[in-house]
Amino acid sequence: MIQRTLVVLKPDTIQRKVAGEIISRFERLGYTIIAAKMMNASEELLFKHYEWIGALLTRKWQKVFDLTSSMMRGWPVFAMVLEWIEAIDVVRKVVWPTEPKSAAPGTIRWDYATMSYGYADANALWVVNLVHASATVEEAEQEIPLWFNESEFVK
Ligand code: IDP
Ligand code: MG
Repeated sequence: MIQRTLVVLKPDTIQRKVAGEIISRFERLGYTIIAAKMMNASEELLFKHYEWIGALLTRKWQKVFDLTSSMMRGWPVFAMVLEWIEAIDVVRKVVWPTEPKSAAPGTIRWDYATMSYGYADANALWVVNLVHASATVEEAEQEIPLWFNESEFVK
């Protein structure tokens, strides 16, 4: 199936200036960027993204939600929509899982980060993991229209 997925390069990717390298990994797999923008994510957008859609507050606790939201607002992010075969599962596989310590070598979260839940909790940090990618079809279908208007897609 040809699918669309939302990828957001988080502030740590932009700060480290590895956005180009990360985008290359998706391009190398064959994905096409059909919408993209640098932006400052608002508190409202992030609440909808992480709680309405992602249920982060419900699944975790307030401190994790607040840290994640504030880190995502502290610096610009690069949001894009990628399209091609099985975009949701394939892109997520290259990004997943949430904790870099548990990620497999070759995934983005392993190759570019070193972070564990234990270290993050002990030091009041969010889990620094470079990239957001839609996890399921339902998530992608809700996230894409939240981040992009129809007019922002290339023809
Ligand atoms: P995902 O990004 O792999 O889909 P989610 O559970 O949806 O993971 O969490 C969203 C983001 O919130 C994570 O990517 C991570 O940056 C942050 N986060 C999630 N759980 C924790 C935690 O237990 N401590 C600190 N930050 C967390
Ligand atoms: Mg998620």
